Amino acid sequence: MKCLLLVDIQTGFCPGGHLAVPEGDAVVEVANRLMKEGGYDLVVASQDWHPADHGSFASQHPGKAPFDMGVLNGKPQMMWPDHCVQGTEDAAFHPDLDTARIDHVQQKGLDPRVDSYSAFRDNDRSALTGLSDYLRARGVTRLDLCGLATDYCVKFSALDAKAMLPEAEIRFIEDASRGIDPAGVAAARDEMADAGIAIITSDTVLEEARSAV
Ligand code: VGL
Ligand code: ZN
Repeated sequence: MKCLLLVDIQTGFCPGGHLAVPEGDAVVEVANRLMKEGGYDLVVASQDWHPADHGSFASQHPGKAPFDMGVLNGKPQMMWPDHCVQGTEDAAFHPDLDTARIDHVQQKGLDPRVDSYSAFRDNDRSALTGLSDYLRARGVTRLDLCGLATDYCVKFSALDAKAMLPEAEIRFIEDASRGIDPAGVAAARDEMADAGIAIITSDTVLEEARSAV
């Protein structure tokens, strides 16, 4: 059971969005090809889905500017620009993403008191989103992840997938992902590799799918 998890391929994380990732929109074409020709049994997409008063927004912390460090619920928290507010265009999937091929959408970041980089659980690791149960119930044996942003939501989702689905092989598709900060991307790559997550490119997936027929 092979699953593709597309992380936060939303307008807000693409150029012109409120928390734009450099070249974020470059992942859309690759993601579409992977959904169509990657041989996956299941496609899941996560969606950052914040209330307008989310505590990760600098706007909720007097005196703080976006990308300052602040505190949320007693823990250090990066202060983000307001982004991906529920129901706004910023929170919508990128308009060119082939959403007809998505089997399941996992929203996250709904609780204003805690951020949720991972598609599996909140940053304080208390509340689960339900995605691990969903994937376990479907007998997923291989989970490939890609999307935005490599150094935040993709990395934390991959590490949680590895920890919460120990029976599954977890792979990070590098060319179908982009990050916010180059140093953060390099560190994320190392962290994922150290955790036993395979680092691959979309060519590998497409070649596997071609040789399987
Ligand atoms: C993300 C920062 C804040 C992400 C989401 O999708 O990587 N980053 N919210
Ligand atoms: Zn967010």
